Amino acid sequence: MNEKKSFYITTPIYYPSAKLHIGHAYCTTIADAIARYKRLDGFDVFFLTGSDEHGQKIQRTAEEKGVTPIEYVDGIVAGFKNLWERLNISNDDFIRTSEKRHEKVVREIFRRIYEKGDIYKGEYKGLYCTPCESYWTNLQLDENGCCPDCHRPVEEVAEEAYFFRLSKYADRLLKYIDENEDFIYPVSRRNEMINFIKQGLEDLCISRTSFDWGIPVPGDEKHVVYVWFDALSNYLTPIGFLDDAEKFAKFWPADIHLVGKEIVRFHSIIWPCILMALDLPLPKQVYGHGWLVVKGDKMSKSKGNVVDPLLLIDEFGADAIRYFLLREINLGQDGNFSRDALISRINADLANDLGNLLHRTLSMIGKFQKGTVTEGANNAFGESLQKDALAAAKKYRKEMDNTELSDAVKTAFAFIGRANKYIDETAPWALAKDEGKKDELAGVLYNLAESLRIISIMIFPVMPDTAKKIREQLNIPADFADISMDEAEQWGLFPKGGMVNKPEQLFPRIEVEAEEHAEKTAKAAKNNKAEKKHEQVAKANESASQISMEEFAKIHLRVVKVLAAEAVPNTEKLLKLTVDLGDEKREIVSGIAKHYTPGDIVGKNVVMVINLKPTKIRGILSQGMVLAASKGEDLELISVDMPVGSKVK
Ligand code: ME8
Repeated sequence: MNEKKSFYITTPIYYPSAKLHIGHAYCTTIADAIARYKRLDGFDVFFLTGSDEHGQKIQRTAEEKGVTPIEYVDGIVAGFKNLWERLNISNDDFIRTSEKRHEKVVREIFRRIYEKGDIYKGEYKGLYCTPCESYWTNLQLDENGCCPDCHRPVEEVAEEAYFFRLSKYADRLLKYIDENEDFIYPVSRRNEMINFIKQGLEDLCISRTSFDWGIPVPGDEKHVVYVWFDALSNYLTPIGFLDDAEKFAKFWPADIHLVGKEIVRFHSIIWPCILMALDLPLPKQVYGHGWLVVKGDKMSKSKGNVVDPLLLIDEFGADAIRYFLLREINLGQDGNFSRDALISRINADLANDLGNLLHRTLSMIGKFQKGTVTEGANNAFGESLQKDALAAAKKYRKEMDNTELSDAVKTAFAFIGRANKYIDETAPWALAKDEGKKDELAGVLYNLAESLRIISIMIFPVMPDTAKKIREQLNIPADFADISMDEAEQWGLFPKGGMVNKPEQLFPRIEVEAEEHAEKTAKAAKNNKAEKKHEQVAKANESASQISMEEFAKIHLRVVKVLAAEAVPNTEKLLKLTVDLGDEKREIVSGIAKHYTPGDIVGKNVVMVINLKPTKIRGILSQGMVLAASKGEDLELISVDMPVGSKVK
């Protein structure tokens, strides 16, 4: 029987103590891209995420709010699920540690290891703050040696507790790490863990009697199972550990436990030892990813620097956020999150490179071939494009197989750039003018459609919605459940004779508000010194930034008449102008409201750049720009006494 290869990937289960931020979304997005890639590559994938709901902290917060712990976590977990849905996360299950199915697994694991003699009852000694009902370590105490929360004295107390014989497994674990180079990744974390284990492992306290929001210890129910023993067991629950031997054999051991760097220790030391005590094979890899930081600082509620992923998704869409997270940050390292960097990526890579490639290709197929893609003649440019496409797909697969997600995304986008260059190399608009070159033109347009088909597969794991939209516009099957990664490494699958659809914008350009820009310019103008310096620098740069006549000729300037003008609501500086170009009318948004009232400019003939790329400003599509002279705070439109439609050269 030709059984599908299986692949099991997990994210950590998240604490429902606070709202999830973009850092949590980062981890789940990485896992989702890997899962989607593996499905495309023919694997039967099980992708698990969930919530880690027990513990004293949750119990206390619920008490403070006057609700039961489960009522409290139910609301928060509903929020998690909503976020994952909005972010297009394709998890196959969502495990909650408060579920009965999980309780069953934890109690059974506890029972088995206890019977084996690797769990024993002992005494947990610690520094206890009675009012806060919390244990602290010496390192956690405040500068006066008191409770770091309420700053009252702590006392050393002992409590009956169960312990897991972690120490027993240290040597076996070291041997396993030594023999399995890829078990802990990246290498820096691996070395850290080896050093940690070599310093000696202490047995682990795995029960508490001071609260009851947890899973009762079998046979001794005043104890609840404590934190990591409960949480880590989640990975076994949904893949049939106790109830589906076939499924369990298929998915265990896990291929990747993807976790943040601070919890690599629990996954690569405690978890393997628990598994060894259960006589189960160890996971193939624990991958510790870096943190998403804001201006160098880890995001946290107390620092007030958390970024809400839902707001970002509302503003920019899930695919843009996914793209940014996966492209901008190297998996094992920390990466900076900034709104400016996000907007730059959207504008440069998504709206410009990818959006334009699709738009230009479909427009030309529409214009030159009535929307039909046919087989044409190939030439050296086409052959080189084809070679590059297949090389890119191969490289991309290798990088994805090695979990080098950022590199893989860069490879896909390098090929997008390559295909844009192919348009410039072949100049289809010139071929279209020549009756004798129709076949060559058809070949160029075919190659572009074919490149976009391959691109749609490469970007699918990262931007699933966009990949689907591209295929819908190309009018080829868009259900990725039926598409295989192998199709990216084959040239010529685009159906010959197929009709494409009209292009629709994939990503609107995000305008860094024109008014913001105007404000900055005004500020700079006020600062005379700065302006003078700027002038000096400009002068020094003048020769370096000289442009040729050809370059200047790319700017199309024309005399246009302002037919109507009105203020853009809720802005101070923007006017919406309707202008007559002679052969058409257009709308543009201009940052001149501080200098002109609508009445001042209606009827004026002004100079406009007419081939500026259209952009949306405050929801209005602005198709051009009127020219103005400015010095300091003064500004005047360039107005001429020439007929509408005159060229300015
Ligand atoms: O640790 N950047 O849960 P958790 C990147 N319940 N990743 C981040 C991040 C950031 N700024 N902030 C948090 C737990 N994370 C346990 C796990 S697993 C059996 C139990 C990541 O909600 C963090 O590194 O505190 C971790 O991997 C995950 O979010 C969950 O964190």
